[in-house]
Amino acid sequence: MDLLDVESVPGYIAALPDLASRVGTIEQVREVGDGNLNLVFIVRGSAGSLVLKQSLPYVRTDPSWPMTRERSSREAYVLASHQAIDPSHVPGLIFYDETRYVLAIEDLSDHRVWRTVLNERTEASDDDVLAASALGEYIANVGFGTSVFGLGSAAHKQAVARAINPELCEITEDLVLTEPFVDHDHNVVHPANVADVAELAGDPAVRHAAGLAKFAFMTRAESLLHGDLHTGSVFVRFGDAPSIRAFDSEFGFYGPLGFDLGMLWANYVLAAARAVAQGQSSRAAQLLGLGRVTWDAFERTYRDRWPSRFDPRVAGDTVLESLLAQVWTDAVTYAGAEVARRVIGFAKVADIETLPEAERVQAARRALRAARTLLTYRGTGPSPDALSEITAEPLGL
Ligand code: SR1
Ligand code: MG
Repeated sequence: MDLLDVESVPGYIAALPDLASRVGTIEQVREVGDGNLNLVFIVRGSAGSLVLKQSLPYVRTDPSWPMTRERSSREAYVLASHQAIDPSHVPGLIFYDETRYVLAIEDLSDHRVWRTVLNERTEASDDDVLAASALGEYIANVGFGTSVFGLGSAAHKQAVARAINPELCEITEDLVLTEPFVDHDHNVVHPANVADVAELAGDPAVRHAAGLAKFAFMTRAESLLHGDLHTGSVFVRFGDAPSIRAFDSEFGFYGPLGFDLGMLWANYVLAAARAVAQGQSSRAAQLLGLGRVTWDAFERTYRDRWPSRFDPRVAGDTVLESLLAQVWTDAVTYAGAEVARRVIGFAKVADIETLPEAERVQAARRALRAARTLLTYRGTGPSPDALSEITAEPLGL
């Protein structure tokens, strides 16, 4: 096996002149991977630093679960594509080694993972508004730029073919869009939440919505998505030189644009469920309000790009309005599925899991109720305040 470790990283870099000159004399190598899937090394030297990310052939948190290493190639492709369109909102890709499945990426150690920051907060913060807005811009920029409107017909078809990611899409199809709504070994909840899960999964309208959302996810190749845009996939640096970067795009593929938006909205809901459980109602209200912030930035950015679209002959402004409405409707449904799976399924979130037991049970119950209202929502949009309007009551706000 060609897996890197702290001892072998210096030799690996020494054999690659471009990387070696960026780093200089290596002073420190640290393994910092804490996600479900990969090895991550921060390499610091006399001339600079970088990150090496290498895929394991299995799920890091469950080595009995094999996982294609080709996901690294897909991440490299998504990152390069997004970097070409919106470089300020992704980490820089320096190099990709397709033989050993290693990405060399810009070191963002002066940033923090947004989920960690959100979970530490006790009060509402304008910094989170800034992050939510930047992510709306990112989703719109790459959503438009990789679509048929940004690329034209032939280039879009080539990109759809180039970006296929069947194994990781199947994980999302299973973990996000199926398992939370059926009996599955991956589903584990506190005994006090078993009835809450049954209430959600037993609602035929929930299963119906999940089925349609899964079908759309599998068939609607609209834009090259990040594919896993939760708050743990976002680096933030606040202060005088703010910077917001979406990283870890190995689940990227061509899918419905509302998916990335919905993932993010769901993680605002989960953060709000935590805040409610901690008695921070006004902070929870702000977290739900981030849904509008992201939407407004998304819509503004997408509208700004629309006049540059390829082939506007029948894609007139009424098409733009219908398209935005579709993105919004999809996002509401995907948000519901993501909330549900983060409470029920294989990949849970610290927002809920690190709460003391009584608060955890309460937050999970409220989040599941919010998931149900999102999944069964029948209103039409775009309605910018919808995330607050749909989820405040089930969350107990
Ligand atoms: C087996 S992978 C589990 C989850 O981790 C990733 O971050 C994705 O969210 C995936 O669903
Ligand atoms: Mg990830």
